[in-house]
Amino acid sequence: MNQIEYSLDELGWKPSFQEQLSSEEQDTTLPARVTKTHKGHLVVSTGKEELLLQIAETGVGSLNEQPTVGDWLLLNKETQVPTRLLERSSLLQRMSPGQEIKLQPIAANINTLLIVSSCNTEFNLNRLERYICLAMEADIEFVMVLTKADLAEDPQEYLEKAQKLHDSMPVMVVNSKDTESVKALQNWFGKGESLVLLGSSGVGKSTLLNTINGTSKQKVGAIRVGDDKGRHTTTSRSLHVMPSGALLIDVPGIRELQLYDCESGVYNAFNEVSELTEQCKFADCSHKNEPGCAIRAALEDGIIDQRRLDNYQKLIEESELNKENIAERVKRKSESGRKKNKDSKYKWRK
Ligand SMILES: Nc1nc2c(ncn2[C@@H]2O[C@H](COP(=O)(O)OP(=O)(O)OP(=O)(O)O)[C@@H](O)[C@H]2O)c(=O)[nH]1
Ligand SMILES: [Mg+2]
Ligand SMILES: [Zn+2]
Repeated sequence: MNQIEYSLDELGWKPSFQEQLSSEEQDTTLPARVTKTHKGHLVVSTGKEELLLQIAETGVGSLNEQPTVGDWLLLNKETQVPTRLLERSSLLQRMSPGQEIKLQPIAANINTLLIVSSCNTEFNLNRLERYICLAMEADIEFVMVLTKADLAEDPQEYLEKAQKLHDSMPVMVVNSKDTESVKALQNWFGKGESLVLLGSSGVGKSTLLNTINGTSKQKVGAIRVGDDKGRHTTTSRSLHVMPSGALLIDVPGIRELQLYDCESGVYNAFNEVSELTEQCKFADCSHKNEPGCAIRAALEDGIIDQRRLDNYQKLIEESELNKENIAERVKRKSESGRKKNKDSKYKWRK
């Protein structure tokens, strides 16, 4: 964030947040938006000042207690200690990468997800479909941004493939280093609108932010020659006020986007497949050898694509399995009677 002061509206404050405040809270608290999260601590902005808070460990599954970038917290006016997290208008979340079964909120109170991929070997349809499911589950707008058009022999080829993923998804092919080229995105950058950039490392998320912002605030890093892989240059999540008044969030490159509780997102993202499954003779049809299977018939007629079907089934299974695993973990934790910490969940850091 810059040193200048912002009004709450300029930070993305909306009537739907104001309505959540009791009259006592209106007198005794100040709203603050989470503008940065990094390894156990977060920075919040009231518009007038920025504060550094440390996040105490919160239990698994208690997602609503774990603030993430884009969230709104209420701070006690006197002590500046957070009193609560406001209900989110939207939430992007995934399974935490690694061995531990837990959830990770990615960003909250977002209007538009910018799904970033590049016109090179990083481009992967199965992976991009995960982001579409995530956005549809969160019920937010999404736009696909295909970067590095200037380096590709035939950027049109990538555009055509991406456009087939979802009928109403806008797909923009850009050179993220070029100011004129990124103007194609300005429709989504209205004042007070919040957007987040998600994609693999090295696709040019921070480059896009810098070009739109007209600065070089975010560090960028060259990708590896040979496999086009990035080097995970960005290591924290941060929210930035753009010249148009939009709020843009940069996120570290995503290695693995495991879906959690995302069945309706997957269902909607693959509606040509999911709607057909309802026409199978048996409700629990596995689409392998049951008679009256609408899916197999559609495959044979070339109406649906085998790759799409496989990814649909994989994502539904993954999403359900992760939901069960989290529910199980939460149950075990509560059975083991963990001592509740009555102190504030947030601690000061000097
Ligand atoms: N020619 C060209 N280079 C680009 C474009 N977009 C990004 N780059 C380059 O790609 C490399 C990676 O860009 P970054 O912006 O660091 O990528 P990132 O997505 O933020 O990566 P992480 O922070 O690791 O997740 C840098 O060398 C950029 O200059 C583009 O559209 N055209
Ligand atoms: Mg980056
Ligand atoms: Zn079937």
